[in-house]
Amino acid sequence: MIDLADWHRDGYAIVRGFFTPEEVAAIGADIDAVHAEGVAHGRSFRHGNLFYKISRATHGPLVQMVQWPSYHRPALDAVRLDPRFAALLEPLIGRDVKQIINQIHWKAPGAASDFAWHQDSRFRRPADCYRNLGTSYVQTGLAIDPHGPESGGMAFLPRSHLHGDLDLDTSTEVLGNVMREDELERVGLSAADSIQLVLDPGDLALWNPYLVHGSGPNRSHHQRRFYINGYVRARDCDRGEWAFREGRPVPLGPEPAMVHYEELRERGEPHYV
Ligand SMILES: O=C(O)CCC(=O)C(=O)O
Repeated sequence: MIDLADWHRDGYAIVRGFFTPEEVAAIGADIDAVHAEGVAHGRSFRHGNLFYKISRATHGPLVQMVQWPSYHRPALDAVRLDPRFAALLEPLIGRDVKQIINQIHWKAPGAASDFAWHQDSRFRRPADCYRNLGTSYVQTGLAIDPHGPESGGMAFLPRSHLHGDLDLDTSTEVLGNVMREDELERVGLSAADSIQLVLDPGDLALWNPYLVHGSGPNRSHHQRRFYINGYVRARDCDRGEWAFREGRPVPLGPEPAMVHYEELRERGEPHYV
């Protein structure tokens, strides 16, 4: 489905039309329902691994991100376990695969929801739970809306993954901070080498955990919804929910697995944060 030589060389790949327009419309409707849940909460809320990140805007709550909606939204669960993902991932990380990220990002028109330049490797914690990160982990993002420079789409620095863990600033949050050129220059990279993703609804981007990327403000007149699923070779990771065993989907169990919410066992009950 992707050219493996390109993937290894560039650190990213794009699959056009991974889901059909009809499928994307149905996924988008479910994503809108999750958004409505977030608005109803009105502030950040957690229940186990399910987490709504809500900020305050002048006109009301701004839903920026929801983690692990698949626990209660079967249609979104079906997307992450779709056989097309199993087929796409097999040549990259094999047939036994767990999942760390199951996340929706919204960028409302005009809202400041920038993502500073970063490598996802900074979030793969605790580090000793991950082995061979550069070759065992694949992040994917499914465009639900037109995704490009106007709508605050992602920018990639091709081949930056070849440097491994770069000393990019990790003292500030990624979400809500702008892409600073001087920060790239400090680690020997240049924004001039970046490329801007241009995705139609249903297109899928995939990227390496060491690929430097970020995104800017949404200057379009529409929401920019993005459904992110991050997969890892099961034997190289001690965290995550199972996704595929021998290439076949594994349904979520009765108890959530440890992913990255460290207080899952002590404070898994619903609460505002
Ligand atoms: O949604 C975006 O624009 C950025 C996503 C991103 O940088 C990430 O998930 O690491």
